[in-house]
Amino acid sequence: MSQELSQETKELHNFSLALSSLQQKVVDQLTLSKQLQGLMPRDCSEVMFQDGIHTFFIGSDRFEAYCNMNLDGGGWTVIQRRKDGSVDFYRGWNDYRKGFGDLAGEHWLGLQNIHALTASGAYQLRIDVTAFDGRNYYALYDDFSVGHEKDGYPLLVSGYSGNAGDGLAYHYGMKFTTKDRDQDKWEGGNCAYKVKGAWWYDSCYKSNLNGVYKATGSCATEAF
Ligand SMILES: [Ca+2]
Repeated sequence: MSQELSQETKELHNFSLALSSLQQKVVDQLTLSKQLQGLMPRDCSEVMFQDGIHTFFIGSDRFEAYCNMNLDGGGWTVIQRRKDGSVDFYRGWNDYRKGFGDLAGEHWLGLQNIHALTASGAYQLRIDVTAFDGRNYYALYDDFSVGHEKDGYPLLVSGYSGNAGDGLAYHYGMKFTTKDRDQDKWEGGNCAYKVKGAWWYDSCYKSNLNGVYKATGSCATEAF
C-alpha cells in the first residue's frame, strides 16, 4: 500500500513537473508572440526602409503599402496615389473597402486598411497635388482617422496647414460613398454617381481626389 502510494506520489510529482513545463512553454509562446509583434512594423514610420512596397501588421491583419521615405522627413504610408490616369477609380464599395490598383503606381490602399491603421495610433495626413499649371501644393492635417465600417468609414480630420486650401473640412464626419453605396447627404441622388468618384461626400464636395483623372483642364472651386 505504502509502495503504491509512493508510486502515485511520484507520478503526481512528474505530472506536476510536466504541467509546470507546459505552463512555461505557454508563457514563452506569449512572450515570443509579443516580441514578434514588436518587430513587425504597422506602418512606414516604424521602418528604416527605402522607398517601396513593404508588409505591415496590425493585430492579426497583414497588408502591403508603399512607403515614401523622402517627403517631409519620410515615414509616410501612401494611402492613395494618382499620377497618370492608368487606373480606373470609378469603382464600387468592395473595391474601395479592400483597396485596388498597383501599389507602385496608382492605387487606393483600402478603407479597411486605412481604418485599421488610423485606429492603431495617432496619424497625420498629407496631401500633395499638382495643379494644371504644374505647380505643387500640399495640405497637412495633424489628426487623421477613418472610423469603423459599421459607422460608414467616417472621415475625421483636423489641424490643417499648407497652401492647397482646406478641402477636407467640409467633409468632416461624412461617411464614405461609392456609386453602389449612397451614404452622402444629397437627397437628390448619389454624389459618387453624379461626379464619377468615391469620397466622403456631403452634398456633394469641396475635394474629390478619387474623381475623374484629367491631365489638363481647369477645376471648379465651389462645392457642387
Ligand atoms: Ca444621397
